[in-house]
Amino acid sequence: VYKSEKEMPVTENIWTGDLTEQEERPFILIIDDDVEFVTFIKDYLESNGFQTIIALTGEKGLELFYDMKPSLIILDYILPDIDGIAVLKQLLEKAQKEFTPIVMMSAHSSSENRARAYEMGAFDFIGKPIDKNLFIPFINNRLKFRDRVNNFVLQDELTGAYNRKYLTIELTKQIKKLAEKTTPAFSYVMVDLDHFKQVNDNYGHLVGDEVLKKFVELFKRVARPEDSICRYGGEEFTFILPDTTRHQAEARVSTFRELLSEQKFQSESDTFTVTFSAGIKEVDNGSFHPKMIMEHADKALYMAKDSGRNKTII
Ligand code: GH3
Ligand code: MG
Ligand code: MG
Ligand code: MG
Repeated sequence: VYKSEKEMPVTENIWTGDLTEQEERPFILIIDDDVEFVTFIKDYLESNGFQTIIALTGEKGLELFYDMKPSLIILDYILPDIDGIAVLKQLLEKAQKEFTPIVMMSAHSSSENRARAYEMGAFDFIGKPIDKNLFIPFINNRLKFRDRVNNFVLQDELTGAYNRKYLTIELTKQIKKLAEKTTPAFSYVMVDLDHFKQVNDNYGHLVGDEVLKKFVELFKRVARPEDSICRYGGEEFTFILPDTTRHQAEARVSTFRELLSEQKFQSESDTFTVTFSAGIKEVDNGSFHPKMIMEHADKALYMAKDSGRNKTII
């Protein structure tokens, strides 16, 4: 619970990219001036279910990288305007928020050129002509690696819940979907464990940590695949429940509350149970700012705490 406006979550650095949507049908940016090669690669990738974007110059490639947020980049070594290595350098500078594999491809595949590309940060260097039988498995392999790396960045280390960065991405995505009227209302739930300080004081931080882990594990047990749990901070979590009204959300939180109440935690001397308080905000149109949603849910949570804890306020 925030004691003042100043402590409210800051959401100005919202990242509007869309990891999960790209994962469904990945975008591959091809920066190469060899029209014949580009046409062949484009057709081949598209016939295998990928989306492609083409840039015939380095400059255009950098521009498209900004606009399209591709999942993987195929980059030529020699381009008509900017040197491929210079493009590589600029791409890496721009791509700091998430990992995007850059695969250099060139007929100029001397050891010197390869070494230079690797030293500058290329993920792979493939000589032309490419081996068609290897190409799709290779691309899939690199995309999988990318997803794994980027997912690690979105996870909370202790509990395996998502982190704040994911929360911002997911909340923005859900609002965008509502604005486009492609989905019904979703619910945002803010949760805070009750008297958690006492758990630490009575049983120690390690036991406290186990409680947090179990909390997330139990939520995942009752969650649908589309639901997500994020660790907002210490013992505060948020649930994002797509296609869920506030009453449905209340019922689901209640199911989870029951499951948690049955969970006996063990310390050296004692068994104990934990409870939580929750505030729900139903979001039924796309005009909401993430900060407003968080504030609403937070106010409801505060009321739940204020009126005795272990309850949900809508
Ligand atoms: P309330 O019911 O009002 O929420 O009381 P509370 O004791 O839960 O609230 P308070 O915010 O005073 O305490 C939260 C505690 O959570 C304090 C902090 O030490 C503990 N905490 C935060 N992060 C972690 C963590 O990663 N592990 C453990 N074990 N404790 C944590
Ligand atoms: Mg070229
Ligand atoms: Mg707290
Ligand atoms: Mg608490």
